[in-house]
Amino acid sequence: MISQIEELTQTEKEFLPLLGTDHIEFYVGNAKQSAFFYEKTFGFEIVAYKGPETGNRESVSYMLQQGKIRLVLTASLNPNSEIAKHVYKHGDGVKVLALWVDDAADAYKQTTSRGAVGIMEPQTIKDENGEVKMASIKTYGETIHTFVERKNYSGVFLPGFIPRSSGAFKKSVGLKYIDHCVGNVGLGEMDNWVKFYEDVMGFKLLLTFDDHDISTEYTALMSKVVSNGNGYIKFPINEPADGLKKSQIEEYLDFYQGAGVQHIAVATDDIIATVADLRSRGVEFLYVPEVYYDDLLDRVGDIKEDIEEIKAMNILVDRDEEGYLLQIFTKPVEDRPTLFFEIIQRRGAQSFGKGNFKALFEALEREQELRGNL
Ligand code: TYF
Ligand code: FE
Repeated sequence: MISQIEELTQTEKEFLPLLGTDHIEFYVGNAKQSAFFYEKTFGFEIVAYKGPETGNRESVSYMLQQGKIRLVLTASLNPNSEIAKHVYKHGDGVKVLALWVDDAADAYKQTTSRGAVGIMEPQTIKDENGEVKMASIKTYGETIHTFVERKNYSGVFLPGFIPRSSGAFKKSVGLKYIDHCVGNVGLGEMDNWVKFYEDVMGFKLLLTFDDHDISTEYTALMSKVVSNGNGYIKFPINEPADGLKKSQIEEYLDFYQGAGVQHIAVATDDIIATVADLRSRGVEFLYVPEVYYDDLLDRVGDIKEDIEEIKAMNILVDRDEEGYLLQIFTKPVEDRPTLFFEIIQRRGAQSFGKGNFKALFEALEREQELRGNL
């Protein structure tokens, strides 16, 4: 029997409980080559596939895994498909931030009844390994959230996918889970999207960075971080702010032709080893000048890592009330200066590296300058 108090907490329960990030799907021009790239350079392993050989004549998808992270790389086989149009307009980029739920139909009902725009009504897909329920809603730009309910499924990924290996996978670089995914939105749109995550998804505003927190001599941006109830999902949202030169956010919006995912932060528990491995595989990172390390100990105090190794790997460190974090940013991984990755190791700190913003944004500005965008 449910007591009155339990009943109350049940009605006050989150209306959109999220179990974590299910996967991130990219639309790309050539999924086969992208899969090779993410396996060889980033240490993901190709584990599942769908395409013409599995009866899928419109598109091909590779699913790659590392730790709890699943990436899906999808390319079109048809020049008139939504996938082809997406790639034509945006270049390769993130289409789907998929969220793992217990009840996809309810997630769709709860969010659309609060104003979310539906993209795909709840549907059930089946194969011999069981069934998966999925539904999608729109978020910023042409990006969508897909709710994935997989409690009655035991297959390798989703119905329609078959197990597949490249036969050449060597080893992971130690990436464990998605820490956060950041969106860039147009001027004046940040607060609307924060409100969307609050009202429609039940997220809470965690942090606000205004243009004074995030500015260099030349450029500025604003950022607000929203998070779901259990804190597993964190979505910072950036918008450009006035500066003397074009900000990295404006450059992104120009090249991506609108709002979209700017960076995906992936967690490791040994950032020095992970970054050393990524560097040896050819991953390019933003360069922060050596002077950054001159006052590092004064800024962050004692840390477990060897400062010389941190410096050799060009890793950034920041401290907050709860601990510290180590982070580093790749250069864009697409032809256009759009999507990049962040590698992050948290040692207590739950923040985002505010103390590194200036050095980081100056590094980004130097890259922008090389592209003639300032
Ligand atoms: O996710 C964050 O907030 C940090 C810092 O354009 C950051 O990784 C913020 C904005 C940006 C690049 C990095
Ligand atoms: Fe980040």
